[in-house]
Amino acid sequence: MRRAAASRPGWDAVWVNANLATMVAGGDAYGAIRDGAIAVKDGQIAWVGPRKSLPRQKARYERDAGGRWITPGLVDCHTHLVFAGERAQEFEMRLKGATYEQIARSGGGINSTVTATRKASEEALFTAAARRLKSLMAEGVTTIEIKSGYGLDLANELKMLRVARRLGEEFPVTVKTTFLGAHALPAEFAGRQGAYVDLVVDKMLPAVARTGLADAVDAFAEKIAFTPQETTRIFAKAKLLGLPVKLHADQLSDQGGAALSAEFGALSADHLEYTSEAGIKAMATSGTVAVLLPGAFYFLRETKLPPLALFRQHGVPIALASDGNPGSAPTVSLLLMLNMACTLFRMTPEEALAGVTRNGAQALGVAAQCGTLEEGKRADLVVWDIGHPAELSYWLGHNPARTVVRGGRIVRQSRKS
Ligand code: DI6
Ligand code: FE
Repeated sequence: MRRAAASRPGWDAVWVNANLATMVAGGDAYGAIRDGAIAVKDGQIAWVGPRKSLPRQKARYERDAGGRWITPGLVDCHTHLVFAGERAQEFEMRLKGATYEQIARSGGGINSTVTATRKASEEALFTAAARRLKSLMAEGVTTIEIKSGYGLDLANELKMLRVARRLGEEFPVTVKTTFLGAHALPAEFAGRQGAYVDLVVDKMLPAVARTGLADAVDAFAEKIAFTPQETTRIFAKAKLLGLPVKLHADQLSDQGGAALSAEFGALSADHLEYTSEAGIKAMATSGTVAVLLPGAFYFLRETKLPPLALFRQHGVPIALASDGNPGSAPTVSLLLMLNMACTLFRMTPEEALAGVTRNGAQALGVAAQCGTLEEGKRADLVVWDIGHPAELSYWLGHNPARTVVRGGRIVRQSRKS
C-alpha cells in the first residue's frame, strides 16, 4: 500500500547492458543472465531479466553497465567486528611455537581482548569498528552480522551490542547482531565455569532479550570454552526467549556441535573443521547452514579441512564469512575469503560467491530480503569491474567493486562512468 502511494511513475534506477549473476539456484551457473537489465523502485528490485524484455518505462537514473557484472550485495554472516586493541604479540608468540590453545589457557587469547574491550568507551569501540566496517563495505558488503563476546559481563556485552546496532543506524548497511556471552570464561570466574553459565542463562540472556539488542544467540562449544551440556542450557533458554541460535562448532575438535546445533534448529553452525558425517546429516535435516571460515583456518594454520564433500553430498548449504576478529582472523576483506575458500578448501568460485550471497543470507535468516537478485528483494547490488564472476575469487587483495547499491541508494562509486 505504502509503496503504491509513494510511487512516482517509472523506475528510480535502471542498469542495462549488464551481465547479472543473480545467484538464484537451480538454473545456469551463477544464476547468470547475460545482456541483462535490472530496475530498482522504492528501494527494491522491481524488475530483473534480459535487456530486450525490460518493460519500457522512464528511469530517473539510467546506467549502461558496459557489459560489467552485477551481483547481489555481499553478506558477511559471521564477524566479531566490535573489539578494542589487537593481538599482534600473540601472533609473534605463535610464530615462536605457542599454540592458540596454550595462549588461551595462559590467560591471553580472547580474555586479553576482553580486558581491552571492557576498558574502551562506547565511542572508541564505535570508531574502531566503523573503520573496519568501511573496508568491508567498500568490497560490496551490504549485510553483516556482528557478535558481542568480548564483554563477558552484562554491562559490557550490552555496550558491544549497542555499538553494533549503532553501526547499522549510521552506515548504509544491514546489521544483524548476535549475543555471544558464552565466548570464553572471563578471568574473574576462573574455576567457576558453572556459575558463569548460570549468569549467562539466568541474568544476561533475559536482559539481552528485554533490550531487543540481539537478533540471535551464539556460543563457543569447545574444550577451551563451553561444553555441549552448557551450550544446551544456553540454547534452551534462548529458544524460550524466542531468539534463534547459531554455534561456533567443532572448530578445534569434534564436540558434536553440528548435531547439537541441528537439534535446536540453529540458523547456522560455523567453522566445522572437525564435524562428523552424523552431524552433517543432522544439519541437512534441520536446514542448518554450514558457515565456513577460511580466514581462521589460514591464520591458525589449521590442517584439518572442513568436510566439504559431505556438505555437498548431503545438500547442506555452505556460507562463507570473514570471522573478522583480533585472535584468529584479523581481516577486513570478504573477497580474500573467497580466494582462500577456493585455494584452501577447493570450493568452486560459484560456491564461494553463493556463500557470501544466497547462503550467507540464509545463515542470517534474511533470505527473503537479500542474497539474490530477484524481484521484491531489497535493492542491494554491486557492479563489478570484471569480465567473469570467477574473478571475485581469483584476485588476491584486489577490489574490483565499482558501484555499491544498498536499498536502492548508491553508497559507493569508485569511478565516474
Ligand atoms: N572462534 C574464533 O575463531 C573466534 N572466536 C571463536 O570462538 C576467535 C576469537 C578470538 O580469538 O578473539
Ligand atoms: Fe567466530
